[in-house]
Amino acid sequence: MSLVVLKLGGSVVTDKDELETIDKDGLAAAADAVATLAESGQVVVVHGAGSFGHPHAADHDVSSDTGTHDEIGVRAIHDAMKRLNDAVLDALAERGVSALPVHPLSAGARETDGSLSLSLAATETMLAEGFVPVLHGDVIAHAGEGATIVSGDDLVVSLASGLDADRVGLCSTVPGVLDTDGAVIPEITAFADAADALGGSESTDVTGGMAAKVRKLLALGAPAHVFGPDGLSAFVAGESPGTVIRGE
Ligand code: IP8
Repeated sequence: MSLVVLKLGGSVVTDKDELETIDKDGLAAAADAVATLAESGQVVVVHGAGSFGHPHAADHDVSSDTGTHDEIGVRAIHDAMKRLNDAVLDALAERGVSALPVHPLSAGARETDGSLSLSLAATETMLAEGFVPVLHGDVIAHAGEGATIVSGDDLVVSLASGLDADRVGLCSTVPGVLDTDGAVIPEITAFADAADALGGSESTDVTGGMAAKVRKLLALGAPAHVFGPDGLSAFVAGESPGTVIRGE
């Protein structure tokens, strides 16, 4: 059975300008897409933080490389993400999708060099039992730092490689990887294809992290599609909306 890992960006399922507010239309469209995917194969969903996790992370001065040992702050960020995760699970349940949460805070950790180690046991067993696991960007224990932020994108890379996914989808508010004229680059098979747009081959994080993201996605065995909300139904139909990133 084919396995799809789908990331729903925080800006797709939440209203980024209003604290802890769901974007109802965005979430409904995303949940419809997951329901369709789940009819024909296995799906793992990962969602971002949007107006749930990010404001709390900023309040407590926590980022992917600045950690905290303050458990109150860690819990504030994690609890906000659990509230968003509940809303995503509810939207899926309304569509008859048997979805269950997997909270990265309790399923993984970062090593001192920042690399992520995520246990796949819960996710794999849920899939085998017919559930749709739903993970999310989170706070996570980080050796030497206390706890730091793990983004949904990092989770997607770990899940797609660890579970040997067949396809990966990253749905955010950008319609794909954009070239310097703002046009969507249809296919990237090597970093050089997008180096100009991403700020050159030495760059790791210039366009909102897109360069680093493209590098990680090129290293996957599965094609990764980067698209906007308008591309969701095409992705579900097996088409290639936005940019496909396919390492060779
Ligand atoms: O929205 C960030 O996840 P992202 C997670 O996927 C938190 O970058 C808790 C801010």
